[in-house]
Amino acid sequence: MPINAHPEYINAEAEYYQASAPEDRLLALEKMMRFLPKHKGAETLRKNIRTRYKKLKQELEKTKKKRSGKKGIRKEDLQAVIVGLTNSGKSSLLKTLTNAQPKIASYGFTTTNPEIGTLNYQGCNIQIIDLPPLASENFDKGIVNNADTILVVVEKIHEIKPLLERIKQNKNAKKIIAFNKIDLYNKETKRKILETLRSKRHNFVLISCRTTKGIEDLKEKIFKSFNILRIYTKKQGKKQDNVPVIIKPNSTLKDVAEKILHGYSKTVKYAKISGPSSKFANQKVGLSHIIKDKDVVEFITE
Ligand SMILES: Nc1nc2c(ncn2[C@@H]2O[C@H](COP(=O)(O)OP(=O)(O)O)[C@@H](O)[C@H]2O)c(=O)[nH]1
Ligand SMILES: [Mg+2]
Repeated sequence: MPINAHPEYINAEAEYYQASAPEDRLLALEKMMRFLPKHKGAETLRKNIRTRYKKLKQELEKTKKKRSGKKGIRKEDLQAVIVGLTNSGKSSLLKTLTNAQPKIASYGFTTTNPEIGTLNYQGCNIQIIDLPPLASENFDKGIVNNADTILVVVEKIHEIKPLLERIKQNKNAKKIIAFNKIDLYNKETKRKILETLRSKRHNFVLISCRTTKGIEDLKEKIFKSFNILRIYTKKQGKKQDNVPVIIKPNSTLKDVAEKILHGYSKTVKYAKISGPSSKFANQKVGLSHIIKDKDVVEFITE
């Protein structure tokens, strides 16, 4: 301990030794650096703390990468990311939409790591990710930049513009404004909110995680945002699979076969197809056949 240490420094040091999470230790180290005495006598300590800080930060980044790698999903899969200010109801939304059990609190910054849940909608598994607040240092820009769909959770109109500004790098993502806590407003206020959102041409839904109002609409909007087709496969003489193969519009049966298993299409002689793209049930078609949403296909191999 250096002579004449600032009381804030002493507090920060205590925090450092008491912290169990590496994220908290890093924050404490940051504080220690800020309040460290500037005089020459503290130079060795300064160096020491800076080294500890750098090392911990590197370690954290490594585990973060590993973590997102482990939870990483095949790129064909469907993923929506939740962003919004602290307390807007992101964790509540994740819980309402999925099987996840995130921490929910009426004070800020409860979420420090991405929380992940799965929304099963019409046979499709959609991964929903709740990120730490935009302002916090745990916020992962990479996830937002790669997301197909971003759910922007707000509880006030004026929150929308700055949030959209912060996620604007991701030009390809569909953005859905989930205007939450609508249960708190009377009819007249709700009408005004609706009008404003409409006039700004936002893609939006008014929701309440508390009463679940609007949640079904939101699920549908999320699903539609992906612009995907669901193809149900069927084995000979058996019923169709419940979980569809997810594929882009204008794909062929060859694409479907390859999506099931790389190289599989080579073993397929022909296919029997039923549903929207077929002229009649069990129509015999080749691999170049272009599929439509909700087709049922049976691949016939040698
Ligand atoms: N009245 C009302 N409160 C909500 C609603 N959704 C969330 N909350 C409350 O808002 C607070 C913050 O919620 P939380 O999900 O932790 O927000 P986060 O910080 O964005 O993750 C909690 O007290 C929730 O109970 C809602 O639809 N209506
Ligand atoms: Mg939260």
